[in-house]
This record gives sequence, structure tokens and C-alpha cells, in this order.
Amino acid sequence: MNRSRSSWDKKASQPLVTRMTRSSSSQVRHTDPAETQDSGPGPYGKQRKKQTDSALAQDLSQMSVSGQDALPTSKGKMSKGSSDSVQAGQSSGSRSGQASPSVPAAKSASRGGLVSVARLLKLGRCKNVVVVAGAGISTASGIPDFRTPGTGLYANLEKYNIPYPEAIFNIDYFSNDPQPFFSLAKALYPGSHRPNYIHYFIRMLHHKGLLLRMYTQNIDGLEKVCGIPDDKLVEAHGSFATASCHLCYTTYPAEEAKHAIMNGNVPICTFCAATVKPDVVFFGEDLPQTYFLHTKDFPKADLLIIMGTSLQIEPFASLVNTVRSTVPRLLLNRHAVGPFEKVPLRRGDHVELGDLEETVRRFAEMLGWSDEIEELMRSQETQSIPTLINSPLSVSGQTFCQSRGAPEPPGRMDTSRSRPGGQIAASSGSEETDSETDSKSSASSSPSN
Ligand code: CNA
Repeated sequence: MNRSRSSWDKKASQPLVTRMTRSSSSQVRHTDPAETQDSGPGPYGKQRKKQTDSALAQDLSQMSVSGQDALPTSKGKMSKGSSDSVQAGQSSGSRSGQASPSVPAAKSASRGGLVSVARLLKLGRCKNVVVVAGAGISTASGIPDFRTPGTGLYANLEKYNIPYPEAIFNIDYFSNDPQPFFSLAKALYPGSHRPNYIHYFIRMLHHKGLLLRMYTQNIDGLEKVCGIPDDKLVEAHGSFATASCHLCYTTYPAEEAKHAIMNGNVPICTFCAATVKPDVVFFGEDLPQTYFLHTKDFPKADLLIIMGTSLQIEPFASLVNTVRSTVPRLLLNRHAVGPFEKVPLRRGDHVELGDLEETVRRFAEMLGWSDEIEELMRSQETQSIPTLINSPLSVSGQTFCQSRGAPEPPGRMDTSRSRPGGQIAASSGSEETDSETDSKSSASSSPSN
């Protein structure tokens, strides 16, 4: 009786219209405002017209030209799932199966795109930047992503004895057998990896007063560790910072849950005796309430940067279609994904393919932020006690998935030296944000913006 009330209470506190569950398919799609305008009058159409800034439009049209000059004129679309065939180092204009002679030109056009976006930022045209991120921003910290062939977690789950890779994040599977997820959780629990240059670049966007919000699918907590404040961050797929019963949602002390899981025990709900899990969102579970800030943020965004995600998980993936059609979108990834697989690209879309950290370093250089970011990293990272933990996810700078065979036990101490961007030093646990930025940020925005 009480159990169902408790469960109902949590659901009742969430407006029914906003309930969305995580899924790996395209069951839930946000609508592209550009498309809605064509199909009849709608709120987005009017809003977009009102908000169009002629100077910005001029800049954007220049960007579109520079970004699309070298694109193939073919109207052909990549088929779903084929984006993986656009390889690292190729650019937006060099799709798989198309003639390679376009590669150098396309690459320079793609770089032109990065320059154009840097120029917009420098001109102060973009002041409400939304960042959408995925596991690819943390691979430089030694945490494998999901889908990269060979090194991704999905390619390396044999030892968890699960019938198919997604089962590890399937709530019904967890209900029957939590052990596979708990084994993985030991490796994913925050504390054994450090933020890398990419995280600090995003923090610098905040430092410059440009970050409207970061939407991350990651559960590694590195955004917080690098000092991006809570009110600037939406952890759309949850995190390990809190825990609750997977059945009745009664909260459970996160530290106790961690302690139990790290010691091979199963945390049990004190209310209904079901299994407790960290509040990482599984397939079929509700996304956190903060996710719905997107309904205000995306229409307000004047630049969208998408980094290190395959855009495969809904409803998150479709968020990128909800910015106004005049808003530049910049994809930084190893290969084209989602709407960036389309040829030609949407006006104002830019794709910079290749290693993310290398790309972001180049972007920072264009913006003149490199020294500041290095300094920020140094000061933030020296706050950490250099306790060296060798995570089972990564060994000596390589992920175990690559070749190491049996992983080291979780949390094993190691004597190798820590450096920012590596997978080592335990966080001091009290990462401070710079006061200058934070006062600026809290003055200009809050989760209710
Ligand atoms: P994904 O499907 O594995 O996609 C990652 C994308 O990043 C791919 O397109 C890769 O090509 C790209 N990528 C990876 N490394 C680099 C690199 N060095 N340079 C450029 N591009 C790179 O992961 P998504 O984030 O799209 O999927 C969402 C899942 C992953 C979320 O639900 C997360 O919970 C989950 N996940 C999170 C973590 C983490 O927290 N660090 C790790 C693994 C999985």
C-alpha cells in the first residue's frame, strides 16, 4: 500500500505531458522547427521570424557558403547506421562511397566552418551556446564510449554474460539480475578518471559567460569535476551522485549504495526490499526533470555545439533538431551522425571530423583561449590529491577493451603519475568553480532560465 503510494508520489510530481523515457530507437522525436513551419503555422515558425537578426543572418549565410562550397551536390542521404563508414579524418563533404578527390577541399571547407563559428563567437554573435555531448568527450580521459568498434563498451561486454549489449542498461534485465550492471558500475563510478581538455573547453565557455547549458548523456560526472556548475549542466541520463530503489523510487544514500556495490553486495531498499541502483537512467526509465529545461533552452540558443555522440539514443538525440533553423550547429565528432549525415548539410550546419581533443584544441586556438584553458586545467587539477587509482576501464593510458585481457580489480591503487585528462587521480571531492564566473553565471541564468 505504502509502496505504491511512494511510487505514485514520485510520478505524480512529474507533469504527465513531459514524461519521456530513454530509448535506443526513434520512438520519441522532437520536431525540427524548420519542418514544422512548412507544415503549417506553429509556435516555432513565428518565434523564428521574430528572432531573426539580420546581422547574424548575414554572418550565417557567409558561413553556409564557406561550409558548403566543397560539399557534393548529390541529394543522396546516408542510410541509417551507415554514418560509421565516414571515417576519422574525413570531413563533412567526404562521405563514404564518394570520390576521394573531394577530401582535401572538403576538409578545408570543414575547417572553414570551425573558423566561421569561432568568428561568430569572437564577434559576440553567439551568447547563448548550448552544448550537447556524449561519451566521445570522455574517451580522452580513458573511459570507453559505447559504440566505437573494438574499444567501445558494447564490443567488450562478454565477461558480463549478458544476452545482448543493451541488456546492461535495460531496467527489466536489471530487475532480474543486477550483477552485470553492478560489475560495470564498479568501473564507471566517478573518482578514478580526470576531466580532459574538452571538458575544460566547455568550462571555459561558461567562464566566458557564453554557456547557456550543457546537456550531457554521460554518467561519469567529469563535467562537475572540471567545475561546470550544477545550474549549467543537465545530466540527461542521470548520474551516480544519487541512488534510489529501482522499483519504488525511495531514495537511498548514494555513498552506502556505492559502498555496497564496490564490495560486491546488493544494496536493498529499506522500504520495499527491492534492489537499489544509482540514478543512472536505463532504457525504459524516465529522464530527470532537468532534462525538460530543453524546452526553454533550445529555442533560446544561438549556437549549438554537438560533441562526441552517435546521436543514437532517444529522446536525447532529437534535441539537436529543436534549435531555430537560423541557428548554427557545429558537430565535432569522429564521423558524421544524425542530421549531419545528410547531404547537403542544412544551412549553417558545420561538421569537423577527427579526434575530438585535437579539434577542440584547434578551436580554442582560433578563439585565443588556449592559454586560459591550460591555466584553468592546471589550477583545477592541482586541487586534486594525487592519489592514483588504476581504473579497470583503463590501464596505463589504454582502455582494457583494446587488448589487455582481464581488467585490473576496480579501484586498484597504482603508482603511475597523474595528469589532467588521464584516468587516474582521485578527485578531492570539492571542486570549486572560479568565483568570477560563477557570480556572473548565477546572475545571468538559473535552471529556470
Ligand atoms: P556512443 O554511441 O558510444 O557514441 C560516441 C561517439 O563519440 C561516436 O560517434 C564516436 O565516434 C565518437 N567518439 C568517441 N571518441 C572520440 C574521439 N576521441 N574523437 C572524436 N569522436 C569520438 O555514445 P553516446 O554518448 O552517443 O551514447 C549515449 C550513451 C553512452 C549514454 O547513455 C551514456 O550513458 C553512455 N556512456 C557514457 C559514458 C560516460 O559517461 N563517459 C561512457 C560510455 C557510455
